[in-house]
Amino acid sequence: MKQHDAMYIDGSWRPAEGGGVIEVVNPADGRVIGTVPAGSAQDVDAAVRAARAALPGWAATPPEERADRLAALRDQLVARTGEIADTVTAELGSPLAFSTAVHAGVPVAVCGSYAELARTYSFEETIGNSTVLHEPVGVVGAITPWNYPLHQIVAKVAPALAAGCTVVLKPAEDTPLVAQLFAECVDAAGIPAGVFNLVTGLGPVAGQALAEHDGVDLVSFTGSTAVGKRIGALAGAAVKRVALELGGKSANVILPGADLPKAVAVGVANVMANSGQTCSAWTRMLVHRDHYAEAVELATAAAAKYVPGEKIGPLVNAAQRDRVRGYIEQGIAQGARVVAGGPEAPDAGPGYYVAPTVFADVTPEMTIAQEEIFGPVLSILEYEDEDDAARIANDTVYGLAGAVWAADDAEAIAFARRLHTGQVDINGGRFNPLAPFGGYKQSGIGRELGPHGLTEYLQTKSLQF
Ligand code: TXE
Repeated sequence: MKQHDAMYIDGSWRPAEGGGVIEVVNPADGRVIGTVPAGSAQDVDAAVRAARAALPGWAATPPEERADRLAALRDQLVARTGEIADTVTAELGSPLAFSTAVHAGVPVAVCGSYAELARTYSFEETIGNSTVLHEPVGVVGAITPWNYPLHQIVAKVAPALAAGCTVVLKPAEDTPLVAQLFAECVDAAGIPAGVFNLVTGLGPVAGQALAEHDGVDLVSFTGSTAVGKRIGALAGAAVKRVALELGGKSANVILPGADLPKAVAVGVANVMANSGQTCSAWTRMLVHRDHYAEAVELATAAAAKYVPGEKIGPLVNAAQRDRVRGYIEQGIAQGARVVAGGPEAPDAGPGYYVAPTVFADVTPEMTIAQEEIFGPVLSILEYEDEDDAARIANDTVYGLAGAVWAADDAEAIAFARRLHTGQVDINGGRFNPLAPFGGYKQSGIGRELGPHGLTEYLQTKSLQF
């Protein structure tokens, strides 16, 4: 696997000041596949200085030219799809077909959408006797997780660059190799030196230094709610902009008139995708009591198709595997009934595998119905009527995504209006790279993707005439 023993700062690869390294492990077999530098606060400082120096030039670059560079970046991502997919499979463990379609494919769509938006967005508007200018916020500190490692990078870097901001990226320590590949693509796309900078390193060291740096105007973070709260507190104390994309515990609400087999099949697929390591996963299936037994049977059969090592990969590391197994054990201890999978390791070799697991008889107050598990674990809950379903669906600290299935779209939409959540799929739904994505409640602050994602990186100045 190709890798750099260096950071990408100010348009070139340079050795880290810190000295330490991070080992990158293939979670499918536990083998070390490479190392990257563990950046220090000095490395972060060098990267932020480079981003500050590049800011005036990039902010003043006409949006059409920024659009051209983003289009070139998109072309690089297309040209290197195979390498990107191989790299994500090696460091995250996802099956190659999923890595190709989703981990490599979605960033192409998102980067392309920002090339287009940079060209078409109105960076100036007239309101009465004022002209309002939409100007870049400045230097962005982007801190990203490992679960959709390239998507989460592109969903921050592409809108930031489209807006005229410059960026320092600190990617997750589990998946730094695809971040290095991305930096190569940025370089090949002719994006000027200092506009994008990469510092690999540990969260509490490099990530913390980036979040605290005075030279950063906006911190955009995706990760755990615990770390997000710390980053939000730091930003609040410094009166600095912040965008947080955090955890979720989304509900898949199946109303009585819905196509039950379809709703259950899509619901199970949604939870098992990426081994359940998806913040927007519909981890709670809510079914009317008249259909409950049938739904449990359907979900049990659907889960059996996810053969570990074939259709479903391992978890990203041993700690995540142990954490997910701990949740499964807690579910059993609290009285939920395992109808598929369970805490025992599946027969899939030496990797960090967890058996695709389905729980029936889950009640809303159980830990497995409240906390983000981040593994291939589905909880099926029963409701009595629509009011009960809405109450259960909204009864968590999170509010990221969800789904509603009903006899027709109008009925599903009416129910979706009652959900305290940032995104709802109506009778299925297809991914829209332009639709805003982000959370209500403790799922976060701000939105990613499309024009709403672009405005996160803009600030307004009004000129009165
Ligand atoms: O996340 P962390 P972890 C949730 C999910 C998962 C749990 C733990 O429930 O089981 O979080 O995952 C950087 N200052 N999500 O431990 O630690 C870190 O280096 C600044 C949901 O991997 O939040 C990485 O780059 N940065 C989620 C990033 O934060 C710090 C995706 C995320 O790591 C830092 C991932 C610090 N003090 C996990 N400490 C989603 N919303 O999709 C860590 N980091």
